[in-house]
Amino acid sequence: MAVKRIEAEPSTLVVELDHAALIIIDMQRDFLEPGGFGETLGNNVALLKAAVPPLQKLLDAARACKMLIIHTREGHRPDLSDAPKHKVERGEPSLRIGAPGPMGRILIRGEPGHDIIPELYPAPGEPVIDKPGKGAFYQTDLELMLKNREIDTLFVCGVTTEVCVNTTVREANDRGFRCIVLSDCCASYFPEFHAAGLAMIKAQGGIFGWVAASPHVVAAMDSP
Ligand code: TIU
Repeated sequence: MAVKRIEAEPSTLVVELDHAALIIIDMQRDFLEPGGFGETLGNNVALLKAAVPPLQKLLDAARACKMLIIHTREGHRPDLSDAPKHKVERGEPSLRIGAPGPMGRILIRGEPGHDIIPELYPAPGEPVIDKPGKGAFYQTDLELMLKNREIDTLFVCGVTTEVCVNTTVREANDRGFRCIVLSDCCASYFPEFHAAGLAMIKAQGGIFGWVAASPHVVAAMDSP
C-alpha cells in the first residue's frame, strides 16, 4: 500500500495513493485557446496557460505510479437539448453556446474546440467525463466510477479555479471525498478569484478540502 505524507494547507495529509485519483477539470481548447468559449465571454485566455507545464509534470507522475486519471469536458449535445436556456442566453458573449466559431460550434461535443488541449490529451484508457454543468458530479457517472474503484481522495486541478474546479470540489466534499487541490495546476481568468477560490477551500480547517503545490504531490508520487 503506497501511503504518502503530502505537504498541504491547512495541514499535512497522509494519503493512500492506491485510493486516490487525479481529476483534471475542463482543460479544453474552448477555455484555453483563442476563438473558444472563454474568449467569447471577453476573457484573456492566455492567463490559463500557466497551469499547463506543472499539470504536464503532475500527469506524467500520476501515469508513472498508475493512479486513476479522469479528464472532464464541459459541453453540450449538438441539439442543445441538455443546455439550460438561461445558460445559453445569459450575458453578451461575442458567440453564444452552439454558435459557429473558428474551432467549431462553441462548447459543443465533438467539435475541435470542445476537446482537450494537445499538451494534456488523455492517454488510451483514461476515462473522459462529458459534463453539461460546472460540477463534474452533476448528471455524470463520475461518483459511480470512483466508488467502484474504492477511491476516497481526489487530486483536483484544471480550469477555472473558482468556477468548475470549485463547484466540483464542493460536490465531492458533500459526497465524502477528500479533495486536494493543486494550486499551480489550476488557473482563472481573474487572478484574484483564483486566490480567493483556493482560500475558500482551505479555510476553517479545510472546509471543502486541502490545497497543495504540485511539486509536493509529484514528489510523493515519485518516491518509492
Ligand atoms: N467561465 C469560466 O470561468 N468557466 C467556465 O465557464 N467553465 C469552467 O470553469 N470549466
